[in-house]
Parts: sequence; structure tokens; C-alpha cells
Amino acid sequence: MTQRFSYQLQSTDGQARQGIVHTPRGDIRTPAFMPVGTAATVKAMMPSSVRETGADILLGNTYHLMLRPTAERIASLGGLHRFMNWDGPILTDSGGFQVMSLAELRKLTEEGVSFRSHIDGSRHMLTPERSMEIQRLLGSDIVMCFDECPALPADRARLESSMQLSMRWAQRSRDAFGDRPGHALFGIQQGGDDEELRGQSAEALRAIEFDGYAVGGLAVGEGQEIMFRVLDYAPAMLPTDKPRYLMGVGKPDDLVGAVKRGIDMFDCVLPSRSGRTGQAFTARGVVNIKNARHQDDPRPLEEGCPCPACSGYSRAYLHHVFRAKEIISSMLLTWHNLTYYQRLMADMRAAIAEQKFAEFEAKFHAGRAQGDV
Ligand code: PRF
Ligand code: ZN
Repeated sequence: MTQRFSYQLQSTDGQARQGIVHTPRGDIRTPAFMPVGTAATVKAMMPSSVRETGADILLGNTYHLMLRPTAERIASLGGLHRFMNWDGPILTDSGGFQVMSLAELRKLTEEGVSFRSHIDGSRHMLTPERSMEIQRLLGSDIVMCFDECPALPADRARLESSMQLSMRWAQRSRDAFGDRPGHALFGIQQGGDDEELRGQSAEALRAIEFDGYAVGGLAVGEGQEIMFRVLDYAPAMLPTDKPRYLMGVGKPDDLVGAVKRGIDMFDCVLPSRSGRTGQAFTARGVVNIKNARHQDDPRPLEEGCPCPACSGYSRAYLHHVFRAKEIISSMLLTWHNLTYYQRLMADMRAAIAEQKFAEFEAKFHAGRAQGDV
């Protein structure tokens, strides 16, 4: 039986929304945080462990996987789910954003973007059609449109022509994706920090019709204040009966502010990357485990956290293995950070369901104000 992809809105509190995205590979409880599995792995974690942190869905990257080991190789080995041993839903980003931040000798035309690999210098071309083909070969459950994302600040002319190109590419993505029951295609709103352009972009995407809508083009240098100012109007321009995904965000307080403004899905490398650089997220703020003040501390990283780092080890141990560059340091801190992020999302879902998001938010900020973590 092919279950169709659908979004069920269950409750709202102000602009905040709580619901479920149904997919043939399982439900995604929203607001949802998607750990990043760029190279067919969430670094330092087994897929079963990622699942234990509470993740319902992972993110994969077209750009990295097309270069190594290639989409065709993954397809011939049974697709990305089987390849990386994750049987839940996978969302894949479309590649354009990563080309612009990672690849060399990039050339952008109406057709698409040509570039040289950051791995071996080989030449490649990504177009909306090729991006859809790669994401199909990977077996992605949620496919993202091929788009272009300018860094901020950018002048209006640049934002306008870039947004219009992304909307033409959105139509080409839709045409190339075709009809694939059980698989979803998300449009990506662009327009930078310009309300009128955000409106035009939303209108263009709604006319094409997608299974979900992303807010792209944020967290690209503008800072939280401007990002929140855009999120005060951008999500409401998108359909209420489809999931809304804020791409590449963010810090815990970004997630809370974005959920408050109507966002349902997030992805970010921060919890996993920080786990490898010795930064741990807690309800009272960030703990730098490399700091010498932890070297004799018998307390857990975070009291009450159910993760293996907190239930089995002291801060002194975590400090030691980080300093000694032991592999378990990355494993334990990543596990903790992903657990922290998933508990944050679960707490927000519960607060929205009980119409207590304002209370949740006050408590969230009060915990961080205590400091001294
Ligand atoms: N577009 C795509 N991927 C993205 C972004 C975008 O605008 C961002 C912006 N924060 C992160 N990842 N396709
Ligand atoms: Zn923990």
C-alpha cells in the first residue's frame, strides 16, 4: 500500500503549530528537528542511536553524495536508506546552497550552476532537472526544489532577480519531479529580508503547488533580529495546511522564536558539529567542556538528561576524553546535543498542545538567564 504524504495540523497556540507529517516511512512529529547526515552518516552516531534521541527524520545532501560516492552508486546499492541503515524518512537538500558555500569556480546561468568539486576538482553541473534525478536516485522521501540563496545583506535588485530565478527553477523542479505517490516535493521561498519579494515568492510557489514549503534565504548573515522580523510575516504567506520548514536553523533560541512564528521543521549542523568541538547545549546555556573548570567536576553534563553522556559519565571524564582527542568524546557530546535538541522540540510540541507556549518560552529564557553552567 502506498500511503500518501500528508500533513495533519493538530493544535495551534498563537502562530505556533503542532502536528504530524505522515509519510510511508513513518510519522514526523512537528515541530521537528532533523539531524544532518550530510555524507550518509550523522557524524559520530549510529542510526539506531540517532533514533533513540527522538529523531523522526534525517537530512541528506545532494551536493556531497553526488560527488562521493555518487547518486548512481547509492541507487545501485538499494538507495540511501539501505546504504546508511536508516529506515525512517529522509529529506534531501537540492545542492544549490551547498555549491555556493563549498564548491570552487562556480558559474551560475539560467540553466543551472556549474562548478568544480571541493574534493577532487572535477567539473559538474547541477540543474533543477539533474537535482530532481539525483534526489530520486537517492530515494529521498522529501525532495527540495533547486534554488539559489543569496547571502545577506544584499540589495533589492540582487534579491529580486535571484528570487525570480529560484521561482523559474521551482517550476522546472516541479515539472521534472512529476507525480511520485508517497514522495513529497517542497518549494523554497526566497526574497531575503524584503517583505514584498517574500510575498511574490510565496504567491509563485502557491500557484505551482507543493507538498510543503520552506523558508529559505535566512540565517545567511543577517542576525537573529532581522531573521525574526522576516519570520513575523513570511510563514503566514505560506499555506496553513502544509508543513513549513526553516532551512539551516539554528541555535536553541532561534528554534523557539521560529516555532512561535509558525515554523514546523528545522535542520542544522550545530548540535552535531558542536559535539565534535566540545560545546554542549543545556537548559542553562552552552557548556565548553574543554574549560579547565570541569577537570575535577563529578557532576553530569546536565542534571536530568537521559542521554548516555549524562547518565554514565562525569564532566571530568568528558573533559578528559575531549582533551585526549578520544573518539568517544565526539560520540558522547553529539549524543547529548541531539538529545537536548529533540527534548526541546518535544517540550515545544507538548506546550503547544496544552496552549502553554508562552509559559514554555518564559521558562526557556529564565533557565538560560541563570547562567553558571
Ligand atoms: N536553500 C537551500 N538550502 C538551504 C538554504 C536555502 O536557502 C539555507 C538558508 N539558510 C540553508 N540550506 N536549498
Ligand atoms: Zn545528556
